[in-house]
Amino acid sequence: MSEFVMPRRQLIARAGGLAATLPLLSACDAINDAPAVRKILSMGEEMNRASHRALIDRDALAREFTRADLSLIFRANGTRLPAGAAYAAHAAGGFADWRVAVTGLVARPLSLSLADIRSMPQRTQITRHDCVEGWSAIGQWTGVQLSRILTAAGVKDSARYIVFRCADRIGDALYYESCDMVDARHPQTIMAWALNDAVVPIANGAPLRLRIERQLGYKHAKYVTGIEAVASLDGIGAGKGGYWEDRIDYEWYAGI
Ligand SMILES: Nc1nc2c(c(=O)[nH]1)N[C@H]1C(S)=C(S)[C@@H](COP(=O)(O)O)O[C@H]1N2
Ligand SMILES: [Mo]
Repeated sequence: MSEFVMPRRQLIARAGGLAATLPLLSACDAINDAPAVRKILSMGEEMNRASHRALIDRDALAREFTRADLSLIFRANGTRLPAGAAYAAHAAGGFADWRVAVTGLVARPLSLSLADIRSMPQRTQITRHDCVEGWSAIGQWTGVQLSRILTAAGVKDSARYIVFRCADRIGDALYYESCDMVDARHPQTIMAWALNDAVVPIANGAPLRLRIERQLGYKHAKYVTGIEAVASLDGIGAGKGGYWEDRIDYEWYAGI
């Protein structure tokens, strides 16, 4: 048996007190080879998924840290500077004219300036960012809870997902991401304009980027220009809910 590294989903299931035996079984190739066992294992996987949905507390807070834990440098990843004259002009003007459009299944579509966003109640949190590429960083983020923006816009009951539109193009398409309403209303899901007591640097998504603390790094949309409430992800990008989900095998639900 090779070294056993527990897949994330099983780790989560175990943290919920479940599936104490199946993960161990699935690590053993000899047993795995028997067709009957394979069938039981795949049933177990479905059970894990179902129990994850049922028993993991989606509203639980991600761990928060102290100032002593802050990373000396908060690394930047993906786009570090959106291309094009429009973004350059915004940056030159200190993003004074930046607007975030809140659209879709809302009673009151909004066009929010950064001043609007800063005038709403603020939340500050020190959290750890985990990128699938294998690095983490701890930073202090300040911004408005997404739930407050959704309430201000009067998000309709028919909305099932929130789509985040970004200003940066990678190759042929603009970056985008999405989440369900549980994550959208999570208290630590904020539209952040400050990192470590300064405005968010361009490399980290200025002037406004999503922090969605129960999910992996690629879900944290930077350079946000639009927040859109939708009933379905069909027809948005390639329909898988995010730029990378559409292109490579990144999972849409990247819960941690
Ligand atoms: N608009 C946009 N958002 C993005 C990305 C990107 O390239 N463009 N990269 C994602 C990835 S993979 C990670 S790990 C984080 C990196 O955030 P950071 O640059 O602040 O470290 O942003 C995410 N959000
Ligand atoms: Mo990432």
